[in-house]
Amino acid sequence: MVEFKCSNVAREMEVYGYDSVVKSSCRMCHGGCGVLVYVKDGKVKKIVGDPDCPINHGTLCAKAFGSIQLAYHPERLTHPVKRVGPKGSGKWERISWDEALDTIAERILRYKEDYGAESIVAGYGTGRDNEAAVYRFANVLGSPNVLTAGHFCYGPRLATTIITCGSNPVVDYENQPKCIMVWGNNLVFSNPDSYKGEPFSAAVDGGAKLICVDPRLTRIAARANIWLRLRPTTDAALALGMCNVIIEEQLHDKEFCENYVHGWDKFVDRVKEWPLDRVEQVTWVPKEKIVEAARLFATTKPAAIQWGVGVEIQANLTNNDRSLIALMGITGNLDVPGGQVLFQTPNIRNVGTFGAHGMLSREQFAKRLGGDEFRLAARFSIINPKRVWDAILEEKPYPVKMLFLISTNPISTRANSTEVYRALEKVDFMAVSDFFITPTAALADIVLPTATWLEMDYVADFWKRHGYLVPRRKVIQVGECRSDHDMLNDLSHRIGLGQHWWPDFEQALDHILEPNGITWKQFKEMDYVRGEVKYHKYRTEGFSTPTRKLEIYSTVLEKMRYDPLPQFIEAPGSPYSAPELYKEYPYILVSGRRIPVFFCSEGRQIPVLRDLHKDPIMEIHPEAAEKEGIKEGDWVIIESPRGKIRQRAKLFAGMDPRIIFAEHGWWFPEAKDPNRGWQESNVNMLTDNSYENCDPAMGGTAIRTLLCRIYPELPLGGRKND
Ligand SMILES: Nc1nc2c(c(=O)[nH]1)N[C@H]1C(S)=C(S)[C@@H](COP(=O)(O)OP(=O)(O)OC[C@H]3O[C@@H](n4cnc5c(=O)[nH]c(N)nc54)[C@H](O)[C@@H]3O)O[C@H]1N2
Ligand SMILES: Nc1nc2c(c(=O)[nH]1)N[C@H]1C(S)=C(S)[C@@H](COP(=O)(O)OP(=O)(O)OC[C@H]3O[C@@H](n4cnc5c(=O)[nH]c(N)nc54)[C@H](O)[C@@H]3O)O[C@H]1N2
Ligand code: SF4
Ligand SMILES: [Mo]
Repeated sequence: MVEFKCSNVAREMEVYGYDSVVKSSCRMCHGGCGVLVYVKDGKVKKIVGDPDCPINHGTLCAKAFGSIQLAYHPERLTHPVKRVGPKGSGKWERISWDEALDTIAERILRYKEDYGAESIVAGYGTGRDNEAAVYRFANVLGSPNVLTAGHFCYGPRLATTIITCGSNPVVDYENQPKCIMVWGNNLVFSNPDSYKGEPFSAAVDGGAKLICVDPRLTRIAARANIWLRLRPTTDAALALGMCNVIIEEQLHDKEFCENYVHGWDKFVDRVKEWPLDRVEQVTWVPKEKIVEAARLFATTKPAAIQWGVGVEIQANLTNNDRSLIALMGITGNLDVPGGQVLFQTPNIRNVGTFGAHGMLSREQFAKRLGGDEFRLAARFSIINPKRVWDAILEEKPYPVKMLFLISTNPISTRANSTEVYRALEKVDFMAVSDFFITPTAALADIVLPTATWLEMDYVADFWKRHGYLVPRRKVIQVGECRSDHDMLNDLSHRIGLGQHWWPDFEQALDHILEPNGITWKQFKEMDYVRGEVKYHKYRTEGFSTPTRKLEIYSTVLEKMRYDPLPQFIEAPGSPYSAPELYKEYPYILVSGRRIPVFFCSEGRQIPVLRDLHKDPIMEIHPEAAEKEGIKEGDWVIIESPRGKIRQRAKLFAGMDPRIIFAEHGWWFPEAKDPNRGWQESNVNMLTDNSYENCDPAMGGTAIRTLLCRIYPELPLGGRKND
């Protein structure tokens, strides 16, 4: 039985008359925090952190409280709808689930027959736990094209770590690292992927030394022993420079490097290309600071790198990630307690197996969009979004006729929103599953009402690397909403592929858990399942790579005809690679630092969250603000060669005056137009999705950084809430 060990739940139930309290797992972000959900009269009344959960230890963020207003939001879709006017007209009509799924099934069968399964692109957004089911759906259908954020977010971390050291190494907070180098990550706001901010903060409170590599003075940077304020997109140069210091000063782990690194000598030659004068010139970080940080990191054991999306979403992301893995490895911090661990996931059918990647035929695999160009991405079932837009708009290399977008809002979150809009406007048929009519859903033919985390049973966190699995338990039912996995299970029967699915999804949960010897009903009664915790596995088993060593020199990349060693490549569209453009657009814009109360483009309609963050904010250094005539709170126009948007100025001295920061994901649910102000403050109106602006191996669009100009908006251009 699920027990409430250290809280006064029983007394609260009695005093306040709650009907039940359900232990579950929040998923308002990448998810994972254990929660207690209090229910009265069939409705969720309160959500608190579960002190017994090993992931968050009772802590929660504001978004968890927003879940209640999300679930019962008056504008939420609670039944399927079909569009009855032109695209974007905002005219919808209620339909039954049968009509919705039969219509989608009929289209799928028709396009598969006429254009091949590859003409149907499924898509999902970041970390919503439905990834395995969406991949299974596409693979069983025979479509190699699943559109995700994986080309520039987390996918690169998985791909580069799998080819370099066998798995994604995560920080072992349970064994108190003595030094943490936070690199392009702000986990106290973002709680991303396998991490929560709480164990990190506890480790720093416990005395861990802290290095922060970030162009912006984050809270973490403010607490750090050393803050390396690098020029955005120069991470690989900085990491190689640090490796240079460590190797020259003989601070590396010699036994490890000699025995467990593939291509050590070649790597040493590579880092010699990065003397500190050169590194300082490229990164804008004073060389004394680089030396100080390299020494601290290499001499404090155990140490770990807490890395995030700041090093990805760059045109050099494969090299960035791999240079950080090299830093972890050469300092002897891989697979050690308190360092960077390669945990085993619990013994279950994992995302890959459940995702049925093995069912995609070679013939269909070969048709993956962009597979010939972004070869590392293709191997990990990841595609570049522009390939999809091109296939819709120009029908090259073949036509894409249908999009099935399940938990993603690409108009707000993918580069060059104008082009994304054109593609979504043109595509023959689009079905979307979401909570609301987002700017993306506004262009759909059918929108399906999805369930929130409060409305589903699921094996939560089974895509993560921290080694825990927790049950997400269904608490309520709202309208006719259904979880994506339940919906896909049903739809698969309607397209004649039911033999690869289950009569209902509970049996799929049993299937996932079967290798562990438990059923969903049994798991539901447990707190969590944990994988085996084992260190130094490479000493007996080697790393899970072709050479069984840490492949700093990657044989996989070599075979794919990429540089096998990490290297710094100057970003396209930077002051140095595009000096002429820089004259006209004299600021480096960095977009997308995380807003604590919103998750990507979600949450703007949730009052308890929007009250905490009303407007889109751009940050500008006071010196730059003075130069441009911008005052605190002004609406500012930010312009790139692709478009203009407006965000509100906040003066902030914690960065180089040549840089500005802007927020991403903004649209206005309160706007009257049916497309909900998708252009107004959407930073991706400015971003560049050209193939030159992508990582050559992963196809990751460098969506975060670009050159821009800024000026105050004329007073008459203001919104009505000014
Ligand atoms: N300029 C710039 N752009 C960026 C970034 C940046 O830093 N700068 N960051 C990028 C990154 S890292 C990422 S991962 C992407 C994220 O991009 P996306 O994953 O596309 O994120 P969202 O825009 O939040 O879209 C998610 C949509 O799914 C809905 N949703 C939430 N949960 C569920 C669910 O369980 N089922 C269904 N069916 N729908 C659900 C939400 O209401 C929302 O409309 O954005 C990227 N865009
Ligand atoms: N509240 C909230 N939580 C979220 C999200 C959200 O939108 N809101 N989004 C989720 C998603 S999809 C993701 S991927 C994660 C991301 O979570 P994080 O990895 O924490 O991402 P960010 O906060 O966008 O960026 C991290 C840091 O990178 C810095 N940075 C920017 N450019 C560079 C650079 O070139 N080099 C280096 N070294 N640093 C740079 C930024 O200043 C920022 O402090 O968060 C997830 N969690
Ligand atoms: S960090 Fe994420 S999982 Fe944890 S409470 Fe906040 S939204 Fe929920
Ligand atoms: Mo992301």
